[in-house]
Amino acid sequence: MHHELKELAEAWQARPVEERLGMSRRGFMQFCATLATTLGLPATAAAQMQTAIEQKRRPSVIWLHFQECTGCTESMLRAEHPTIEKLILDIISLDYHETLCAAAGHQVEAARRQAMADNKGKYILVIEGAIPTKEDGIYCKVGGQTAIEMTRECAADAAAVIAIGSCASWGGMPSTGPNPTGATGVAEVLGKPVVTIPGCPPNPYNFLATVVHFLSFGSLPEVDHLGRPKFAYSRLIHENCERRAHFDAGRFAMEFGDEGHRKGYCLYKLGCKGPETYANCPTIMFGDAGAGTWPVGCGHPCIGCTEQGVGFQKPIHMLAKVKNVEPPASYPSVGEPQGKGASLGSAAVLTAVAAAAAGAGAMFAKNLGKSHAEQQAAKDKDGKQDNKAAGRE
Ligand code: FSX
Ligand code: SF4
Ligand code: F3S
Repeated sequence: MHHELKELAEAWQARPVEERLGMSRRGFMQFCATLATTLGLPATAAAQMQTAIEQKRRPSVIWLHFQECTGCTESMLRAEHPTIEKLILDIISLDYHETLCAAAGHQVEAARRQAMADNKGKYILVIEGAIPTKEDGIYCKVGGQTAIEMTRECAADAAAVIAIGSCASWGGMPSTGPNPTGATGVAEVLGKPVVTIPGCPPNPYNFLATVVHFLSFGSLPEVDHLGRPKFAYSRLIHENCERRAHFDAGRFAMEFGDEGHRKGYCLYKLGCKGPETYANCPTIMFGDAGAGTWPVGCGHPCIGCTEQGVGFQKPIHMLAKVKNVEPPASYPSVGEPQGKGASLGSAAVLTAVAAAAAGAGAMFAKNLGKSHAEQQAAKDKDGKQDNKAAGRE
């Protein structure tokens, strides 16, 4: 059985990438370029990613679930272009995932151990959810093992460990006071740093970009002191927020539904934690649905879900600590010194170019959505014609 599945997978892998991902060649190249932009890498990196996705053996992924709401997986399922099914079949080989596995019980635990043995030292371990540590971890068990035991067993032979979501990163929501189960993050349990992709839920593109980086360059992207990839978590939300001009001009929504709120003013006084939260939500957004699809864009203050000590710790409507009162780098400087080589002004231009590139990513997603809609309409039309030909209408 295992052997037959392997053969099927290999036959599928031998097909052209366009067919496997269900997108045009042009769409595939745009997808790689968008990932390279997300990672802050040059165009040459997009070419390397193309080759890696087309030709390299898919990395085996073991995905564990502990204390959480499955929102991380849910948000992955909603990452369009390519959809998760294409990702599962193509970019990664998802060998164990409790939500998505067809098998169950001892059968699936045996499949996990088999995949780990077959890919010893090469698989990626992804952990979603916090790990309870009180009473020897009895508050979360899978297949008779505690989350602590399972984490240690699966991490022992992994090439890389990724903690996805705020729960796995530091404990997140389950660790909120009084934290009755002693919920904590993966790094704490393993006693060594791991890559963390916080967010509740995290942005699926940040996960995808991290995995494609690993596949293309054989290493994980550069991370900060909390294990967060720098490409995604080095800027405050407040630095790139579309409402920032209102903050600078002192125009605030004071209540939900008031005139300022309806006019799109800054949400700082409703408790927005953008000024003390590091994440790329305003530039990358969620769900490929176009402009405004992120918490602040929809009119809700950021709750700081990616930031340990802010999300699930500070009351939602408490005023944030403003970490950086300087205007964003994309604003032109008012007093530019002259003749001193690279200036703040040129940095601002470069930032604007980078921002335009990120915007291009959003446009790409939107256009792809459009082309998908067109393809669907054409398919529906063909279907109707077939029905007519077959005399079903
Ligand atoms: Fe839920 Fe994930 Fe939040 Fe946690 O995301 S969206 S509770 S970060 O582990 O499933
Ligand atoms: Fe945007 Fe919030 Fe900053 Fe206001 S406080 S500019 S809404 S991030
Ligand atoms: Fe979370 Fe704030 Fe982004 S609530 S999703 S970090 S805008």
